[in-house]
Amino acid sequence: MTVRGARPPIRRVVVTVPTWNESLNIELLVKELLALGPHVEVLVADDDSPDGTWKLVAAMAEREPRVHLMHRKTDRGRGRAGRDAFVKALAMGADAAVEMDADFSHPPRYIPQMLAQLEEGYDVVLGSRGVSGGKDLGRPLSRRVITRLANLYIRMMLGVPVKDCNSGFRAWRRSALEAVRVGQTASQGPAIVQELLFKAVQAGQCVTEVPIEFVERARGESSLTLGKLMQGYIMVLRLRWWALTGKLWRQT
Ligand SMILES: Nc1nc2c(ncn2[C@@H]2O[C@H](COP(=O)(O)OP(=O)(O)OP(=O)(O)O)[C@@H](O)[C@H]2O)c(=O)[nH]1
Ligand SMILES: [Mg+2]
Repeated sequence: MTVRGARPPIRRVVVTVPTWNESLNIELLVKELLALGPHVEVLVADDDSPDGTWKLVAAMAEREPRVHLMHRKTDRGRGRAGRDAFVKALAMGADAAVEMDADFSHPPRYIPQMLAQLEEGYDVVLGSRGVSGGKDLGRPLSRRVITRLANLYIRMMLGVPVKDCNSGFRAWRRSALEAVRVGQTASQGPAIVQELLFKAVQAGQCVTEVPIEFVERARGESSLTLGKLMQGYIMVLRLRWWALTGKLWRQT
C-alpha cells in the first residue's frame, strides 16, 4: 500500500472516548490526554452511565475548554457512541481524531507516534499488539488465543492487511473518516471496530500499525459480553456479504 504525498497539516486533534461506567478511570485518562499538548481536545461520549461517569466529565468540561462531553440518552451502545463522537469531532473542525477506550488498555503515550504516522502520509494508524514490538500484557493465555484466532478469521474473511484487526485504538485523518462515511455506520456495538477498518480498506485508505503495549483493564468492569463478541463475528460475515452484493455503502 503506497503512502500518499503532501497532506493537510494536523493542527487540531480530537480524542474520542466512548464510556460506560468508567468513573474509576475517566478523570485520570482525560488529564493524561490533555497533557499531550494544547492541540489535543478530548470528547467523551457517555451513555448516561449509572456510575455517573458523565458527571465527572461535565465538571472537568466546566473548568477546561478542551474537554467536551456527549451525554447520550438514546440509541445507546459502543458503536453508536463511537459513530456520534466521530461525527461531532468532524463538526468541531478536527484535522484528526483518535479513538480509544477509557480503561487504559490504550496508553495515551502512543498518540504522538500515531499522529506522526498520519503526518507521514497515512490515513489511518492503528495502535497494534500484533506487529513487532507490540505486546498484550496482563491477559490470560485463553484471551490472547481468542484474539489471535479472531484476527485470522477477520483477515481471511475481509482481506484487511492488518495484524490487530480488533484494536479500538486508532488515529484517523479527517479525510479518512469522510471516506468511510462515518456517520452511516451500521454497528450498534463494538463491531464498529471491524466495520470501520473494512470500510477504510475498501475506500482505498492507507492503513498502518504502530506497536503498543496493550494493557488489561485494571479498574472498572469490562462491558464486553459473549453476545457482543458474537455480534462482531456476525458483522464480519455481513460486511463481506454487503461488499459482494454492492451494498456496503448503502447500509445505515
Ligand atoms: N458510550 C458507550 N461506551 C461503551 C459502551 N460499552 C462499552 N463502552 C466503552 O467502550 C470501551 C471498550 O469497552 P470495554 O468494556 O473495555 O471492552 P473491551 O475493551 O472490548 O473488553 P475488555 O478486553 O474486557 O476490556 C470502554 O471505554 C467502555 O467504557 C456503551 O454501551 N456505550
Ligand atoms: Mg477494555
